Amino acid sequence: MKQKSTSQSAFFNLRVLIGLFVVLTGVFLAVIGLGTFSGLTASSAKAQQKARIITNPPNALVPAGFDCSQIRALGIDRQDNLRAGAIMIACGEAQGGSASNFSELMQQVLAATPLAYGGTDVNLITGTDSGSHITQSETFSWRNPNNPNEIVVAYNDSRGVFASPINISGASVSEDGGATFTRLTAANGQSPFQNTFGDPVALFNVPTSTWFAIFLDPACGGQGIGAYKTTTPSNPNGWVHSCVHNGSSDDRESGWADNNPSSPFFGNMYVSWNNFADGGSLRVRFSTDNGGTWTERQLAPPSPFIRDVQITGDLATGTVYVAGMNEGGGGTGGPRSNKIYRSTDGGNTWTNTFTSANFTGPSDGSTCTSNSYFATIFTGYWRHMGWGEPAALNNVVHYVYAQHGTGADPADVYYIRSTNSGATFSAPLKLNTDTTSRPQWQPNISVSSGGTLFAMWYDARESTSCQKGNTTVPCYRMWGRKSTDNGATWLADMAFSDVVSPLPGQPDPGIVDCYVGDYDYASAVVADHITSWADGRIAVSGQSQQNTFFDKEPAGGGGIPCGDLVSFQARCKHVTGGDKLQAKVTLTDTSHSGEQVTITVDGNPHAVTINGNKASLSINNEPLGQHTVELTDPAGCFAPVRTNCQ
Ligand SMILES: [Ca+2]
Ligand SMILES: [Ca+2]
Ligand SMILES: [Ca+2]
Repeated sequence: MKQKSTSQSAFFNLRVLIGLFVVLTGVFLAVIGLGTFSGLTASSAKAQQKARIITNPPNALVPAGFDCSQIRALGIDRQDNLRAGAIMIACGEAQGGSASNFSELMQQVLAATPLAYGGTDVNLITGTDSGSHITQSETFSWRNPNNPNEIVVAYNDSRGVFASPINISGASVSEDGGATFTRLTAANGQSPFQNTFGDPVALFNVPTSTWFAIFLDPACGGQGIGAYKTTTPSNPNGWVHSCVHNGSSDDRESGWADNNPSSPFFGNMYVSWNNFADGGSLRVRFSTDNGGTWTERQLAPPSPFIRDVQITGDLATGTVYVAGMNEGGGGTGGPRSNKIYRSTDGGNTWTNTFTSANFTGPSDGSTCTSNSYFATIFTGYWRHMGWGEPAALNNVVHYVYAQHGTGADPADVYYIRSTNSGATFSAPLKLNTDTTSRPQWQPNISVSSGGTLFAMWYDARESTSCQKGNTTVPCYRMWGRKSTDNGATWLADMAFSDVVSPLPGQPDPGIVDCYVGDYDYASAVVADHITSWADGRIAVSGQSQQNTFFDKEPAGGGGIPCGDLVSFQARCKHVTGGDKLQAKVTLTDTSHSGEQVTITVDGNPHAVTINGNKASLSINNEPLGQHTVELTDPAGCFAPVRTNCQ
């Protein structure tokens, strides 16, 4: 600690406190190892005169002996996991959820929505959802490319917030392509992911045909990152525990798996997170042995704090990208900046390729009532700093996020696009085209191997006011926007979810009150963009509350996995009267007969129908010289072929 400063910025204070962290963190880890917090109490009492010690924790989220005076030093107020929220509640610095008080208001007359993306919404919360431990939100959706009928959506589920062991992680599984889902429930009435703190990631590893459900995990160092694995996701008894990272203060992890057999990093798995054991550094672990062992890299130091937003990878090249956010000290005023970090070598080395200009984060001017770090919309309720999701295909990188709108408009959703692997990005494009001053927030995006994009976000354009928990006041619907040319142009924005949902309440006293999920992670595997969200259309005890819902938007194109292809060949054949260019795709079997692939010659796409196990293209009178022939849908399966007509 070099000096003190008159600057009162939170980050500077954090820097000054880093020395203290290191000491306390060491104690914290040692104490966790012993299974007691008494050592921490003694140590903290020396360091802090006004220690407030939690002697009777309300639930397993809050460590016995926790010293509330250490909340800021440990970065608890900047973590967005539910354990951090519970500690804030126990220390009297935040409130848990409660039933909402409201008077009946007039019901909005809603304009009919003529066109929509997606199909029928599916409620992911099957089984009993009653009482107060009914909060499900914050989703991560992924599909098995070798069995497209199998979809897993992981989410936070407060069902077991007071269970022993604690369990606030959930997942719902579909075995019929997303038409129906079942919430996983083991014999004890909880999810298979016992002893976890939420923050969901769901990944499929192709080489081992294994599903991974990843959550914050006390069995991995106190608050590290754990992975439950299975080859039979529908069976709640089949999930086996392992650790990705042993940590004491991990937060907000994300994940991505490279499932492209043509990628130089096929099979690699990646997990990113913030490590508050050192004040919040941005880190990635990657595995080259199908999740058996993990290697760690730091992408950004603890200061300035860069939030781990989400990680993704290029579906064609295997380049991996982490989207982060410099939150500018938090609150509503702190200038936000988007950051992109890139690895072109399978996670081994990382470069910060892009830092955006500063912008004002989304909010209605409010913050969480008891934690002014997190900006909120709906008067201190829905915390949201502007986080979104990246996606990448063929060195084109996409990112969606939210920022403050014009005037009193709390939030709009923006898209930026890079055509040079994340080095530079286009000027931001506002995706929502409404003329209201209502909020659009918390977007996600996915790109398919065929180059379609689907962005989706929460959108209150169809209401004029929202009232937490009130079933008679419609508030928001999911809206989306699609691109069929890898983000060069966009179709119209249209509704995606089927009804305008009330603003759901958060009645669980064990979960921080200003919370409706912090993110939704979409993916596009095989033929659809799949995505999930928090929805309040289902009332419990007469109040709107949080359930996770699912829908999908067709990706268009063939949607044929690379693994179903054997070869791609092209040649120029000299025939009487001119040269003939021929290209041929051979598939493993005839299961895609009648579907189409796209073969692009010198930039001109040709849709070619598969006949049996072959798709053949023949172009007469091709000009002399070199031609580039590429299979662009499905993309990324084979390198382009260059052939000469002479
Ligand atoms: Ca619920
Ligand atoms: Ca807006
Ligand atoms: Ca829908």
